[in-house]
Amino acid sequence: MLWFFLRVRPPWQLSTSQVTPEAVFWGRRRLLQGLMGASMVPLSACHQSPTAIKTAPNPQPLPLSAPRNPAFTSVDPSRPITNEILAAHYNNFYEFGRTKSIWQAAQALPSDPWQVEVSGLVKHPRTYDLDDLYKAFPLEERIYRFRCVEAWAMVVPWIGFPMRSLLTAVEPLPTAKFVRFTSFYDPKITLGPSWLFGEVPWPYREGLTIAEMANELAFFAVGIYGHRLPKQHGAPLRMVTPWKYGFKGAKSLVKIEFVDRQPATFWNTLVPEEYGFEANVNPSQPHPRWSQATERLIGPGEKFTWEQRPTLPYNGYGEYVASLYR
Ligand SMILES: Nc1nc2c(c(=O)[nH]1)N[C@H]1C(S)=C(S)[C@@H](COP(=O)(O)O)O[C@H]1N2
Ligand SMILES: [Mo]
Repeated sequence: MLWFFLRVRPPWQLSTSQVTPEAVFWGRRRLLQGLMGASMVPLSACHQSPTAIKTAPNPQPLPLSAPRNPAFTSVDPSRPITNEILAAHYNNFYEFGRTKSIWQAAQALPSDPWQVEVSGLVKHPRTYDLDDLYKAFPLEERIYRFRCVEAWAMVVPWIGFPMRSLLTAVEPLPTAKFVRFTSFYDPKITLGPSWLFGEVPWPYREGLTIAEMANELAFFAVGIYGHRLPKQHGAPLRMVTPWKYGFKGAKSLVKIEFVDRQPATFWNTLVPEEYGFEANVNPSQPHPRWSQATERLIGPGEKFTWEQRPTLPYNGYGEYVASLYR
């Protein structure tokens, strides 16, 4: 495990008897100072200053192993796998706050037991609990590049199963043209903002065309870095579509519905002037407020640093997906 080599354990592995809240606080503060040095954090301009952590550190997610799919290994030596601790402490999960430092708040997510409803225009609608998911779909590991619309990037080893396997299991009807994904939302638990650039259209929703969902790359993750998904990464089940910006990857899914019309999404409703439903990573289509020509790759190494890199069309996955958009 990565933790072993680094000789440092993730904060959520330390029991309260082993670590004072101050130690967690200072560890987190160092990380935040690294982040503050970063130039642009567009969607979360106002970083809260770190406050003392009141709750107990996270329990560590259960280990999870799966064979690595050789088609999706990290073949680009200039983009090594991002340090796990950095990835786990720099998140977007607006249900738990508008900064990148929501990992602690996200521990309030009740991710086990869990149910995800698969319904709508399908032959075999079904509600899966976690054991059903693990039994129904053989897991594999895939190393994927990840690109947020805010122009930061990382490389992540996901564990999960292809979305295609779910299509095979539930058999969409010919009338199904789109899929709508809905994230967990409970205003007593998800205390994120009710106003962002406007009234926030909770719950978080995303969508794909059936053809996008059937693409070889489209993936459901249940794990990351050799264990189940930590809550801040969207436990217990999230979407991963590496040729699209990170916002497509809805976390903590409770519902997957097959529909005949293009569904409204969270971001398309909140900021319709930004990217459209089928938007893909594209260096030549700037955001209204910044260029997408380059990106800031997190790392390499254990310290929070950035490396400027060119943005690749479809995030480097054109051979898989370009034909979808001709
Ligand atoms: N439910 C939900 N899913 C979400 C988000 C969110 O705010 N809520 N943010 C998205 C964005 S903008 C990004 S970049 C990724 C971040 O995933 P990570 O924190 O696991 O790296 O989650 C995506 N999925
Ligand atoms: Mo993002």
